[in-house]
Amino acid sequence: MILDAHHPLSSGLTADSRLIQAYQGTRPAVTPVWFMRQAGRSLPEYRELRVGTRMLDVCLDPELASEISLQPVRRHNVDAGIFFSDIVVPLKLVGVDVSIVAGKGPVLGKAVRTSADVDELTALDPALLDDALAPISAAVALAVAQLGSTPLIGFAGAPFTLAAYLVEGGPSKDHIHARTLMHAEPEAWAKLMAWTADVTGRFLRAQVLAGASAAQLFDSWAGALSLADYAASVAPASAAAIAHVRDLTYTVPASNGAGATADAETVDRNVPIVHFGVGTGELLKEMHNIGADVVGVDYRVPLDEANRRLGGAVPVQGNVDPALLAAPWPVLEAHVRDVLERGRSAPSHVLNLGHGVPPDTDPDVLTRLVGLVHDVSAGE
Ligand code: 1CP
Repeated sequence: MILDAHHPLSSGLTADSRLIQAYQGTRPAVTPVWFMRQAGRSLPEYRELRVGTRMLDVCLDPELASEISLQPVRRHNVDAGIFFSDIVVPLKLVGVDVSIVAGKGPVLGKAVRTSADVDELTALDPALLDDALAPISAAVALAVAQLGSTPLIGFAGAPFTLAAYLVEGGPSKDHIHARTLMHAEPEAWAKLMAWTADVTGRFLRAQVLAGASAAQLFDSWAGALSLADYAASVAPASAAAIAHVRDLTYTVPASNGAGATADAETVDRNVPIVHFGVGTGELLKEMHNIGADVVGVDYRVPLDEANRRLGGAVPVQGNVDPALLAAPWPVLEAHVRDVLERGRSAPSHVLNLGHGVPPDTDPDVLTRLVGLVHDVSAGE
């Protein structure tokens, strides 16, 4: 489906931005940078806004969700906004009893442990989301209207990461109940993953239709899996989730970068899809193979090695170690220069952290880091 003419990719507002160029595999003159979890607790203006509110209520308030998405863009001069929401928002909207507990994370009213539990959960109809996602679409539209030529990234949790919360009932280190269910009840597992893919895919599609210029699938906890389990029991559901946005295209003039042929006047591009996980060095190739355009790399695998594992043809995103944000500036600077250098081996590179911004990060360090990335990549 071709995106509406008013969509910022179709209208041309964001199609030439550094971020979208890099996601489409062309290396821009200056390396784009944004930070996972850039919106949120590291910003005093966020903490001020959040006083007396509940996380999920804020996510469903279009004015607040839009304002919080814009805060880090105003402050840091990053090359993209990420929509302020949470991976469990579509679960809440479809009727799952889930809340976000401060300092902890998502907590379920009831863990989904048996095949009967899966039947009960999947009786909730994902089509309910067509109406229920209205506040999300409204929040994205508000943010995009303010962002102008800066692209907004939409996101969703991958089915395994969401299933990990559903089955464990809350945050977990090893996701052991989820991995048990995968093998003990393979049919129930497949049903749970297919339902979760549908729910999270609709959440992602709503954001892109409302104006997001790229889509990132977070499989934060996929690093708990063996390659064989990932390929057999998880990757098909992740592919089904991104199939909800895979068909969305926009048209650019043929003179505009890679993919152009001499005789065509325009080229169709799909909305770029980024796939990220933590501790997923062994899974990088499979994570690309689900149909992603860009692979996010955590801080454990250097980008030149990640590029080698990906076959040398895939744009990469990453991978500054978040721990170094609190190290002395010269230590952080040397690390960032190294990340940029290794990122040069890939077709294109979007600088990011190897996981989210730690809550106690000094926001001025992030602003300074953005300046460093822009200066170094432009040749200073
Ligand atoms: O700028 C941004 O990225 C902010 C928007 C955002 C995103 C992309 C939030 C707000 N959450 C997420 C995604 C998210 N949520 C992921 C994937 C990214 C990642 O791996 O970091 C995951 C795993 C969650 C689940 C979650 N929600 C956690 C982690 C819990 C655990 O298992 O360790 C937590 C703490 C939350 C709550 C949450 N989500 C977002 C914020 C700002 C908060 C904190 C809310 C609060 O307590 O005030």
